[in-house]
Amino acid sequence: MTTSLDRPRRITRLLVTGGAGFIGSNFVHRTLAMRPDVHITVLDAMTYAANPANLSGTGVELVVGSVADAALVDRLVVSLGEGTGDAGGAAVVHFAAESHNDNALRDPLRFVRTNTEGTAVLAEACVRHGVHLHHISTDEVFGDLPLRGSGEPGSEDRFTVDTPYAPSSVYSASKASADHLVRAFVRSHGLSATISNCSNNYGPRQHPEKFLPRQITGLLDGETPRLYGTGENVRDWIHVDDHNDAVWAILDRGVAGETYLIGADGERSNLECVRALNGIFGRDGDDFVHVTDRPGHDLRYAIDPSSMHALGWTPRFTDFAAGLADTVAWYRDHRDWWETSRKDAELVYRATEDILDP
Ligand code: NAD
Ligand code: TDX
Repeated sequence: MTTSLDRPRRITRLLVTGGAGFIGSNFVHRTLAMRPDVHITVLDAMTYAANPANLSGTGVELVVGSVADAALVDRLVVSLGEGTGDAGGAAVVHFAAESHNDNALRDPLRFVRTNTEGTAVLAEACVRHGVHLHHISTDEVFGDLPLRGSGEPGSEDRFTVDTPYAPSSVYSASKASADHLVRAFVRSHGLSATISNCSNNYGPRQHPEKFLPRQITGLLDGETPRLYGTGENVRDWIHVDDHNDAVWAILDRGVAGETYLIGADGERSNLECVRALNGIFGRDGDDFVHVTDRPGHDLRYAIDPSSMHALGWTPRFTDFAAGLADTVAWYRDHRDWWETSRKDAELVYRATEDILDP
């Protein structure tokens, strides 16, 4: 079901869930810089993935709690703006999630509670109080594609808004379920909502459990990059600021009931990424180790971003090498931010990971 949007929304009040994590905190910083008239409240459970430093100095109100806490969510959505509806001035932007595939292998039910149940709780509160919901989802809901040039059916495809859902992991299945629930609340309960499915983000403040920051912080500590399996897996990289600008394009001009796919034509194999990072550190490109592969490891993601181009959005960070070098510089300058979380993440990794190279 779609509702036509005859004029841009003018959003002035936001509840940002997961605003102390990687993409959410970058969204808060970018919004404060670009739209100083927007009032922001953050709801974040402050899990291991959040960093209190991410919001320090911003002045935004941080409510510590879970998106699955129906009473708390109801209170926050009420105070955001009763009855503002699709064209009104208030919206929830829902980033909060358990976001790491490797953790979903260890503790899958946590992902269902936060990602699936938490999204349903938010959707229900938004229906009840007539507030627009923008749900942040991922390209992983579509499953994976064969490698380009492999000759397999689908090897030259990219994900589109019409690609059927085929999630591989409990993480991506919990996000896929959340997307379905948002659509069901739109169709059967009259929720005003938009959904975006984005590809892999990179940039400042990403937790060192994730691929690029893990390698960058490892290199800063004098360690060798670690590739899962062969390293042929492809991800479609986008700078976090481009993702967040796309979210604002949807908040401003997106049609309620619609889904938008956000990507920046950034397909790179993990091997290419590691070689690029080694280059930035002045090392031999092939100085890395192969480690135990991720069970169920998706092969290739690729986004067709034409639904976003139709909204007038295009990415600004089109030079991946430059974006990567800037990201390395950020981690070099912010050791205090990542040192403890890297130690914690590596303890978990090293307990299960074997080096496969001689
Ligand atoms: P992140 O793990 O860095 O941050 C998630 C935030 O959510 C953290 O601050 C955490 O404390 C909070 N959180 C976790 N459980 C919560 C709960 N029950 N209630 C309230 N807050 C809770 O994740 P991220 O990489 O910033 O991802 C943000 C969103 O973007 C997620 O929905 C993710 O699925 C989606 N996404 C991420 C990427 C990517 O490349 N990182 C790509 C596409 C989509
Ligand atoms: O040490 C590593 N070595 C390695 O080769 C790690 C941590 C990862 N990898 C590989 C696995 C993936 O092919 O790198 C690729 C990227 O891994 P992650 O950073 O864990 O991301 P991914 O699993 O692709 O999921 C990401 O993109 C989609 C985000 O974490 C999700 O939240 C988002 O939905």
